[in-house]
Amino acid sequence: MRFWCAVIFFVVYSACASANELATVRVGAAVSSELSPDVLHSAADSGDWLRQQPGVDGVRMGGHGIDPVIRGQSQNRLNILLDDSFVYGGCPNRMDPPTAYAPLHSYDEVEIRKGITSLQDGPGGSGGTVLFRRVTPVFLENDAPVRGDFGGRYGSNGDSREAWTNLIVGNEDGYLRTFGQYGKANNYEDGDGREIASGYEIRQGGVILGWTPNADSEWSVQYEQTRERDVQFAGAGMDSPRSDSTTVALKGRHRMSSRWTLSGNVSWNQVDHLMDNFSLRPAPIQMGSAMKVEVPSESETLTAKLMAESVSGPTEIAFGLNAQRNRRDAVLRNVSSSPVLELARLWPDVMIRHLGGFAEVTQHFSDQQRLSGGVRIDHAVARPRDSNERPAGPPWVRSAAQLYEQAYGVRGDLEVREWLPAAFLRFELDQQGHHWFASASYSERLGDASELYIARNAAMGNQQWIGNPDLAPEAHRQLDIGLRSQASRWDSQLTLFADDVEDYIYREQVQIGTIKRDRYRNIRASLYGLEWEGGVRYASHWETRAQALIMRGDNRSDGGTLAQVSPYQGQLSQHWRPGKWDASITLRLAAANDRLNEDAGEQASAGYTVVDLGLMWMVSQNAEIALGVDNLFDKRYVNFINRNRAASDPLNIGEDSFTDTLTEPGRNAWISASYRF
Ligand SMILES: [Cu+2]
Repeated sequence: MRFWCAVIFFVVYSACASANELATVRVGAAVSSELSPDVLHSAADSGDWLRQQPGVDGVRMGGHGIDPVIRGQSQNRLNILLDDSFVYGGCPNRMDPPTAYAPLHSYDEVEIRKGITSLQDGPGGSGGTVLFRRVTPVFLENDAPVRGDFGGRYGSNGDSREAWTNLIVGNEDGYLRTFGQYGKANNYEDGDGREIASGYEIRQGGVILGWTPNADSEWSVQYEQTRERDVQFAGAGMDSPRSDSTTVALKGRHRMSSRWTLSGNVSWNQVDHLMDNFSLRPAPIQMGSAMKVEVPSESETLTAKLMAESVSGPTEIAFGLNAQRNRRDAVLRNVSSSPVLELARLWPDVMIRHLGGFAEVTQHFSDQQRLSGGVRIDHAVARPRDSNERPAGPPWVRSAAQLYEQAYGVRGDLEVREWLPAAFLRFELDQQGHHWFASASYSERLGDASELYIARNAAMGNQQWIGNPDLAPEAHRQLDIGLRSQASRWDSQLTLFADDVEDYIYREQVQIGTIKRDRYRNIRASLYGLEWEGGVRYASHWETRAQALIMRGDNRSDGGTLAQVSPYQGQLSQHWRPGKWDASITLRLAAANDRLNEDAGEQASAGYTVVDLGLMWMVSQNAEIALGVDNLFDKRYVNFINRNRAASDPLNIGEDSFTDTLTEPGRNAWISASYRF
């Protein structure tokens, strides 16, 4: 629920500002926020939770797998790290963004950086970086050897339920940490009482073994997995009966001297994803018979980092190396025929590798002034290893290489090799309760497996989807200017941002004879807008808060708008906080939007105001209970950027059928509780 997050955000934010000013300053105040995800709220997954934070939006395709968007940028324009590991989903259709594999309650903190405020975590990340973190537990001599927490949540709409637990056993020498999370939901009903195919079942768990031989060293080895079953997507043409992720990681940190610290990590992730159009919905009928298709796919990612940091008086230095290697493979198969026929190598064993280095410095000129800057360079190599393999299908089926030639005239060597430079400079100034900042950055991003190499064959009347191996890397030039003010009775944060993009990788749709083709090309684009958040406190227990996001994204080569740009939106909330209670009413608002990107099939959306109620009770130091009602008046509304293909919803038949954008859930009464020990 947005309201609780706003409350917790404020509490955490105030706590950070007073107790841990250094950490807040280091991450750059107004464009970054560190949040504790250990809160009671109503969210289906980590993407849904992120979407409730100020300035973050998300694309809904069903009940699970909400795909985050920051400042109009999503997918590979965001760097999302799960406890230092990159996890690239297995689904070419984005059913499993990285956040689908992030068990929210197992993390100690989440840092959201908008735009570029650091280059330490990898190339790209023009839209932002989200770091889900587990912090090394500290056990002092007299601490109890066991600690942990558990909790649960129930939501009335779709009977969604969730339970989680964390357990840490340790002493001064080391620790063993285990975590588990279970979530299940049936289809939800929207504000018109229509059932939306959106059910899911998720099991997540892991174990971390840590060794802390002295105050200067920490080592850990960890294993975690996610098992998703029967995840339904009203906004897609298929559902996912199975989606599994496994990660193993090794991490270390050692203080070499009073000045230098060395840290590093290496991790390996594997995702196995399966989607089809028949096991969780009736298969479509074509020419009198059922046309059953499935797409088994996999993604393997290796992440490695080695970094040295030094603090010496007013100067902080960090430099290091990152490596990242991702391999993805996906096949489209017709399972109605006997024998089973391959229709396309969607990802023809695509390998993408980045190897790079960075150096950053922060100079404190005084307590009030700081200048920070950094540079980074990556060498990227991408290759479709099975591009010449023609699937064993009907005569109209082509190999990936033949499709690239058909669509773009590209032939011969399909390997892409690029150098990707990046740099940023940032100035911060504190003046009597006002924190000013200005930053400029340059970054480049290589196309991802789909943008460069996806190869979907199609027969007459169907849709081809073909990646472009000839795409130039996307180059972002960004400016951020902001002011954060803090007084005893009020606070405010305003950020203006602008991103001028050379060679923006743009997906478009063209009609070639009887076939529709989705393809990619580079265009000139710009994204710009403002974010604001503020509040006033009065009469000892009362607080009014508000936030707004106003932005646009323009296609400057052809005119018009980019896809997935959020409409003007905001929030207004009234809180009452006597002692251990916290009661609130929140209005979520969005303006109507008719700036449409037709290539993405966008449809105009109406403006809306949705009312949420919440009540939290801190029973004791360790226990909390919260309950609330989301969408109190059961309003039917859509988030503009939700998937527009609601017509493919298998439940969307008969008199009530609809062809508009996927609708959000109707009224949902929820209750949750947690206990820490
Ligand atoms: Cu999928």
